[in-house]
Amino acid sequence: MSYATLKFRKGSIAPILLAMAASALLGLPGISRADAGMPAASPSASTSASAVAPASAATARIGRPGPRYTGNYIVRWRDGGQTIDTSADTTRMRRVESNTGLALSVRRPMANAMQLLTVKDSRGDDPETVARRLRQDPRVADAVPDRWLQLHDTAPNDPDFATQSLYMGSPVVTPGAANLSRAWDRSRGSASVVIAVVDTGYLDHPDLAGRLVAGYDFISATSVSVDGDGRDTDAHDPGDYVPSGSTCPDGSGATDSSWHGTRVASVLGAVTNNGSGIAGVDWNARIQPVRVSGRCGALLSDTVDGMRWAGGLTVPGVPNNPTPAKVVNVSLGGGTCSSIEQQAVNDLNAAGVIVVAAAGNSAGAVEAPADCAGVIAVTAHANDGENASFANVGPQVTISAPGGGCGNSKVIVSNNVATGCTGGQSFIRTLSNAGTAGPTTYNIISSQGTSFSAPMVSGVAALMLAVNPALTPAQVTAVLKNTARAHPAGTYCTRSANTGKCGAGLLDADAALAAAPNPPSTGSTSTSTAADSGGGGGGGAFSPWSAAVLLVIGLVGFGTRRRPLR
Ligand SMILES: [Ca+2]
Ligand SMILES: [Ca+2]
Repeated sequence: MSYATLKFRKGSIAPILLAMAASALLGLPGISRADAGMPAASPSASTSASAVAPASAATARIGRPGPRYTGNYIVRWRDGGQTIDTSADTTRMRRVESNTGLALSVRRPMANAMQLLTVKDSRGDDPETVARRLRQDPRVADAVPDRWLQLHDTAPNDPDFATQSLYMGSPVVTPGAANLSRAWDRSRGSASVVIAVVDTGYLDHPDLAGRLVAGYDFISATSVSVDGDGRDTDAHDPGDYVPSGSTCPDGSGATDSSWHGTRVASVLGAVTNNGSGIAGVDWNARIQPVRVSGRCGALLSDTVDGMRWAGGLTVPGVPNNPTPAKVVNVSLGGGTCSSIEQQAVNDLNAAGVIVVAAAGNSAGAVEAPADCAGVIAVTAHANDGENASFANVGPQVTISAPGGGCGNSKVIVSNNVATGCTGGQSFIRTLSNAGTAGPTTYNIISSQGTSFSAPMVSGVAALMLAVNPALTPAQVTAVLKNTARAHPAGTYCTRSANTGKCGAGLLDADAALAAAPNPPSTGSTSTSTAADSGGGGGGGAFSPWSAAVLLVIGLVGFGTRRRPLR
């Protein structure tokens, strides 16, 4: 039901991936990707490395590092002269040298009657002292050491950010990256914005707990809730494991707990710049866990009530949400958009609430509620920017965001069996728990799926609202589409056969925030994909071999086995 699970299929590479996940246990020594026999998807994948070197580098960047000087000085002369190599200039320079004990030579004139000088000092004074000595000369109006300036990319000091979250950084380095470091110089979010995560509930993970605002448990059936009761104010996630010997309505058997809600919430809002764990997309918005999915999945009836409540709409028998969300993230679903889901989305949009939903991981058509009109439907791409082989695509897709995986054209196939991914797979880092039933030890694991692409977009939407609180859902949608980067040339989404299936392109947080103050005027709150919704058709976007390959490679194991309960 949820668009990412840790359940694996036989014959998959799951054991390796599980070992890799184990290596990521928070604060524990673990198995590096190299140990697990897999190529590293990022420069440093070992726990020990991530705990030391990159943290100090990130700290240096987020603090106030000392200036890097060049040995040159910008000098403004009192007489306004700046000619190079004239005798007057040379005479003036020699007098300053005599007065200050410094050796001067002109590198070039500058605007505003200034010169750039190379200054040599036999005393070895620091550059600021040298500049003071220059300023004491009556011929010098001002003198400042030339120094290096840096792009105001923001690098939070969360250790995992620097080592394993390349998909959040610069697209110059990682083609599929969301360009968040740049974006964070425009906004790091607002605590007045609430993002609801309609999912399995939450855990008190130390890298998440400080971000949460009270949610609600909407699971009515105790067989699904696993918490001994029905709907109540406690949205904690007790675990959605299916015990050995049990069978779900769709025929599936035992599974471990997914901690899906915590993983999804952590992508958009882990505690950021706290020197621990991972970084979230939004640093300040509050996260509201709305629990709808438990053992065997979620019921449509619970999910629709939960979505409505999240956005401040009235649900019978439940107190009104005291802190309604402006953004509702739904990383689960199945089937095609029903009239019930569509009405919920319409009502939320009319209330100014943005609904973001994951497209699903079936390597096929977009699933509900992502295929409802007015929803920002998110598909996934790998770090190289190519659509992930597991990700659903179709005309309802609004945009693509990092979700890990392997690009469609990068799956290595041998004798019709997938054996790997050219260049290695990519992963999204998420907060989770080691418990297979109830929660035990908090950790960080590598995840894949459109479940983690959607909260990237939800987080960016929240950042956009921090920049411009007046944005309507339609305006947020339009800005996200207008500012998306094109999929890389020669990849799945740029082929003519796939035109219109992958949305407007790759999420670019910096461009979206830059455009947020001046959005296009939109007349309605519906998205332009409205006319395409409802059918849920479009057929599979993948060749038959591709689906078989996905099963073998285990990627589908990360995705939902669509099993809406009936
Ligand atoms: Ca309950
Ligand atoms: Ca953190």
